[in-house]
Amino acid sequence: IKASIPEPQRAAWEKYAVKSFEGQEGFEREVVRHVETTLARSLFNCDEKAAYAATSLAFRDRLITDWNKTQQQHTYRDAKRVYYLSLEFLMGRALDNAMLNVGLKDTAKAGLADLGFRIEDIITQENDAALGNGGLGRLAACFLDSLASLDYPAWGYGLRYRYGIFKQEIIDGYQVEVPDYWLDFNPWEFPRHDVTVDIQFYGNVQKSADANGKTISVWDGGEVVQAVAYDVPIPGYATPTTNNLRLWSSKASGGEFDFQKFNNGDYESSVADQQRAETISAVLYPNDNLERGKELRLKQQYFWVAASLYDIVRRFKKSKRAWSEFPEQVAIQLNDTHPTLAIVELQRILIDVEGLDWDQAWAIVTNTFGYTNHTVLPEALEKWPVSLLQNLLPRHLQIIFDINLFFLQQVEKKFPDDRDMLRRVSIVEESQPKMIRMAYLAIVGSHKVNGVAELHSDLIQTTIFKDFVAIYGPDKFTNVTNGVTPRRWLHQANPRLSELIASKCGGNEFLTDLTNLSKLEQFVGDKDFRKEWAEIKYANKVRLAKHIKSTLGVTVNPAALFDIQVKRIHEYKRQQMNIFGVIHRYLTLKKMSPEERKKQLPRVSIFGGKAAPGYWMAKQIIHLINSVGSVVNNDADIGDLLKVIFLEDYNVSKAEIICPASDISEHISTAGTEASGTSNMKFVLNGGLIIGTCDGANIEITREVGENNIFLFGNLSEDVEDLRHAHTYGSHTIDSDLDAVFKEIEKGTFGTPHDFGALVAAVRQHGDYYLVSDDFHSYIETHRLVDEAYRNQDEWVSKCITAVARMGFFSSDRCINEYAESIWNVEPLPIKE
Ligand code: Z2T
Repeated sequence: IKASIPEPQRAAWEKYAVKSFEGQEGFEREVVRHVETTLARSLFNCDEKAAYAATSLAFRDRLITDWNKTQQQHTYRDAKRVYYLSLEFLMGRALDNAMLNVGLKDTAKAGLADLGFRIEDIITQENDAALGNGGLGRLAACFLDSLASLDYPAWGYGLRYRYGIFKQEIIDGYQVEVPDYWLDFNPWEFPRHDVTVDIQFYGNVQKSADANGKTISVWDGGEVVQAVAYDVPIPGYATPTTNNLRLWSSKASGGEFDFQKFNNGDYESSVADQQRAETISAVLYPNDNLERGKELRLKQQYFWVAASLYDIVRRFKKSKRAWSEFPEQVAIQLNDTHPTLAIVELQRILIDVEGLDWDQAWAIVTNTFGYTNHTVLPEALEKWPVSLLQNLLPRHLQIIFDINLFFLQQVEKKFPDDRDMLRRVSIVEESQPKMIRMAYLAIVGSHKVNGVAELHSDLIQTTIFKDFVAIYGPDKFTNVTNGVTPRRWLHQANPRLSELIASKCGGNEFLTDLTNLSKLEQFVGDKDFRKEWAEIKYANKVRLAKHIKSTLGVTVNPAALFDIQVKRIHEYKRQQMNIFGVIHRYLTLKKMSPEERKKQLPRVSIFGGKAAPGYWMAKQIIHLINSVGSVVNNDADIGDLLKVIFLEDYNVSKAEIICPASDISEHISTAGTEASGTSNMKFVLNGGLIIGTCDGANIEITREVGENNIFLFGNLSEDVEDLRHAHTYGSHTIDSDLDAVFKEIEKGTFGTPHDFGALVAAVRQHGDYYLVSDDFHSYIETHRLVDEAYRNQDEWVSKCITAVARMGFFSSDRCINEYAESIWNVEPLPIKE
């Protein structure tokens, strides 16, 4: 590496090198300096927004020093890097995380107090970076945190959406979407106007001959859009390692407008070109577990993938290594099929641009990529019409056809005369219109394919990808059970619990090795410890109750059992079953005498989550929840015994308040539909129990915490197919309690019955695809057991402590170490001072 500063001047650079602040005094000095100079505010005119800005800038400066050092060392030491390609990074807020990771939150708290601010008021000024939908995007964010905390050289690559996931308002009980313009002030990103890539779309492919007479394909014409890099530092916890998240923003290539057009008086069309280019990175598609096949989405995918690969290849080429060493320097993980075009793009670069022959290139490609599948739901599996690809990416379509041809020849050899096998596994679906199956392309182009929990990984190998296991053998497929970062989801969200745990587990080591939590188990019998534990839970419930009061105006009793379901609204996640269960509880209470009612356990049923804007049924569910709430919450017979709350605009920063406040949380998807789930882990880690089906990671949570410390119910995944079949072809009788709930809805108790007709009909008339009726009885029965268990507070708290003590497995650190060892073949590279 050649440094740009010649020897004689180096001493001066070293002498004036930036030293980051250390103590409280240094911090305050930096805050005041930023207020006065960077923000150009007069000293005594500093509001909370300005104090947030200045505090962030002070911490940002601190991160930059470590960030530069990390990137220099990773480059200089030439280590293998991991590239995590994800269309979604649901990061949440950065300031609190940065303060905790560099170990200076207490310093900042004291410093801000000295300047007249409460740190909580400053932290909450920040907009969430909400560049994701749900679990998939949050998983990517937890992974970045673990990669940095474990000192792995790694970059994330994504899109810099101008609008993240919409903000949700509830008006008259219905969801209304409001745009999330989050970039008005974002101190955490660094525009790299010098790091740009021109991305080509449309055009034509011509065959021609190179100097040696070899036929080559030339892709030309079409339109070009420029990708501009924006970098976000990702600090590790208690380590100088600071990795990079590079987000691409689109703009018109060649500057603001096309001056040719502009000067010819074609002002409008030159502005239109600019806007079309900027549209690519304008907005996150707001669907969770659904693909709608829109051209702009495909453009986003190619734009991001092509810019990222250009960047990765450019970096590799600086090392002057042979191409065959590419997979030893580069591991690329595909977060679902969204970046699958990266496989095709790398093959294109290697054969069309770098002149490698097909087989040599393909070996490099397949050894570089790993593919993570996140769902088995058919409506979420990506397929693109051949005609769309032909138009947008003609050369890529040719390469896909060739990949498919060679793949099918290989299959043919292994399974001669099995025409149906060839039809089933072909990357090109011979439908009308023809479609490219992206998951199949991702499998064929990767060396490892993984699911995200044991059941899910088994399911993909025995159902949707069964043929590929037969073709490649079982070793190509593996499981890596999801995890969550204990820094954000325990230490940051629940500081008091984290402190209590530290006092019993010999300090903060559990934050970097979560298996240390097991030391808690020896204190389960300690009465004082249990009391402190229960007090912290209560305080967290008070905090949530205050939030509910201030946002919804509803008073809830923090001594009641808090029952929480927060996640994207989806029929497979069965929020409808939850609200039907709440109605059943309401009817049961109404039937009781006042004396009997007095003996009942008060409960607060809390919901939260966004519905995709085009998902009509999910919006009906939200409406029903709110309608039930307005009846139940105002019923004098019921009082505190039951409250129904729908929290507006569930997001990462709200989850940090919600997760620590649950007594019980709901993870009740139809068995076999939720690939993993990760909020289940967050809730248990924060000392709440869960009620759940035998689905996704619930099964492994049960294995770890023990059957006595979880409430499982419902049909098993292996029975789902037969039950569905019976609904359609046999006689379908509805559970009698559920039927009573439906009749009450139809009486108009919760408003115009017609409004909820579709929710009832889905169960009664349309085959109850999600098995709500089949599971209803055991669901209600299990909730009765929850009430019963909660009455014995001593036992309840013991269960909670035991469960937390056994949650070590679900750290995203464990998960990242598994990826590193079994998929990426990379090792940590701690930064030297
Ligand atoms: C998503 O959040 C998930 C899967 C998807 O499949 C898409 C999205 Cl946006 C295409 C979720 C799963 O539903 C959830 O079970 C899992 O825990 C999470 O991904 C992370 O793996």
